[in-house]
Amino acid sequence: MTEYLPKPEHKFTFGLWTVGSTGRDPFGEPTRAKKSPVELVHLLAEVGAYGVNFHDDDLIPINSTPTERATIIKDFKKALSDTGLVVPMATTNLFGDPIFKDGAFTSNDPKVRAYALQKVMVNIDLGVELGAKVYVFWGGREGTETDASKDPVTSTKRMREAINYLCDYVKDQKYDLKFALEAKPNEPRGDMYNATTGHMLGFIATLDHPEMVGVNPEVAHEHMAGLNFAHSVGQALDANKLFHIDLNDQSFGRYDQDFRFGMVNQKAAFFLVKLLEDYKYDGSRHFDAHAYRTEDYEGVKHFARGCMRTYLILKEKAARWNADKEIQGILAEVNADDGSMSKFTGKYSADKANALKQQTFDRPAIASRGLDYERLDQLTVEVLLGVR
Ligand code: DIG
Ligand code: MN
Ligand code: MN
Repeated sequence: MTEYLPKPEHKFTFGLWTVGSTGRDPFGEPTRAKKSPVELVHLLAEVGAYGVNFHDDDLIPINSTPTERATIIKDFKKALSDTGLVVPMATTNLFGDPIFKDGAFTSNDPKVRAYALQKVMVNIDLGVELGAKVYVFWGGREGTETDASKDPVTSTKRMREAINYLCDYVKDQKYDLKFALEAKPNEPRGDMYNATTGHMLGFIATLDHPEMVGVNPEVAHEHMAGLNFAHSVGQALDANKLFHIDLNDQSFGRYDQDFRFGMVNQKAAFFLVKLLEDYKYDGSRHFDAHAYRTEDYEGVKHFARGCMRTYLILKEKAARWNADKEIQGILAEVNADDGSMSKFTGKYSADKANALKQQTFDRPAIASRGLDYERLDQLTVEVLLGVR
């Protein structure tokens, strides 16, 4: 696979807002002309993407007339059929319009909360019509600058009421659709509710239909919280809740940079790719990222190709790491188990507990064991540096 070319089986997807980013940032105007959804679908087809995702407003401007809406959808569907791209995921923009300035589901204004539900249901209908099987919720404005404005218990209850309502809507419509909740610790709000993937996993457990709801962890968002992204994803995989994933990159201690996948921390990206491939994650590899503001659309295509190439290169590195006899030898050694503890551990029993309480342990001898992780990590680095 030395050419590292994307194929549909890799399930690489991009949101319209990613390759469609015009380079606007809080301190600067756009540096790229806006492209239409149809043009973006063709751009993604040119670089070899499998699918395209959208927020309602990315596809259909919020003030569109019903006639304009119908034309946009018709044209979008034609672009999808012309290129073969699919729409695995849809989501709602509950953060851009001023009405959401104090949140959507957690707004103090019941009219805003009701409007948000309406906006989501209308786009769930469209997402399902276009073939989406996953619906993402990113609570971009669900948070506070001052906690004088609302209390976190009320906000959690409002969030739960909204997600329960929308799960019931999906069930009522008999849609084959599941929800993926995306965490972020801050930006654009000062502090956001459900700040990390861990918070989301705890929140999902409180829902009426938790089986319909999983998570959509994003690299940059867990990094912003100073967390190890592979650990967050591992916990989601263990809970069978990794319904979608947003891949990008991020320097620590920064605003959400949404960099090209693997652009900053190749080692962290390696362990993530290895985890996804080892556990045969079969969802989209969605690149929720955008090109530098400095780029033109040729640069945007390099950005998109780079996301996918880096993933495929790291996938090959992961296979090399898994096949490396010296690496696997260290792991076998460090995980050696002579079975002597199995009579005490595993599934609890009173006999096991009583026997274990009588057992003596030679703490100094056990503690004196060297674990050879320096050699293991050096070998890992050498796989990444291409000398193994
Ligand atoms: C930001 O990381 C968010 C929005 O782009 C979108 O709602 C979600 C879907 O990937 N990610
Ligand atoms: Mn982001
Ligand atoms: Mn995202």
